[in-house]
Amino acid sequence: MKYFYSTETSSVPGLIAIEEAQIKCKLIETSKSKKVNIDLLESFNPLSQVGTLVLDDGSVLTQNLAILTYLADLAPASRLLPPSGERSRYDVLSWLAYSISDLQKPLGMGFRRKELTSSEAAQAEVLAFFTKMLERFLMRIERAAGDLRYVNGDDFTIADCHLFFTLKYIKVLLGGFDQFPMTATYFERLLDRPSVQRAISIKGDRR
Ligand SMILES: N[C@@H](CCC(=O)N[C@@H](CS)C(=O)NCC(=O)O)C(=O)O
Repeated sequence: MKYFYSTETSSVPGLIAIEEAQIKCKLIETSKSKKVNIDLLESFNPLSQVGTLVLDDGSVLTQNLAILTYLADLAPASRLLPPSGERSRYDVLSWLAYSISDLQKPLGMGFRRKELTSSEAAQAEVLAFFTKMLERFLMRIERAAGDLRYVNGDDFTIADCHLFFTLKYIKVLLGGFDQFPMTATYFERLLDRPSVQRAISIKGDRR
């Protein structure tokens, strides 16, 4: 298997899952700014987006929801995702969908406000709009994180892999988690996880 990634992007959750479950996979770093491996990535994924997973049969899987579910199912002993039929599997998928859609989309819009308009006043309005949206959605995690070690209980799951990525950048956009103390503690716990530490320090290609 091959996994195309870029540092600091939403391909990091896949790296965390690969590290957590010790899955054998060639890692290929891509960078649009440095023009590294972009043609190769495009030959597998015409949208040229990361993460992109190429399976051993040559078929291609894109989108975190599918990639993370696939990786977790390759390593059931990791408990990154409970097995099919187990009630908690669907709770983990709910958290993962929440991170990918409710959090990642407003986050992306907040960061890309300068591409939406050149007016500084309009940019400030866009930022305020998406900040408010994120603060509303963060309440779900703030309530859950008070009682639990990881977002869905004691097991570290693929939802935590993705939430590490979204929370890292929400923290930057909001300027901290002052209004969200439980989320702040949960985020620090994710940051301490050895698989997360290994994933964020990966650079270059790895066989
Ligand atoms: N919904 C996709 C998002 C993938 C995505 O937006 N990837 C970004 C990096 S965060 C990317 O490759 N952007 C480059 C581009 O679109 O040209 C997923 O969950 O995998």
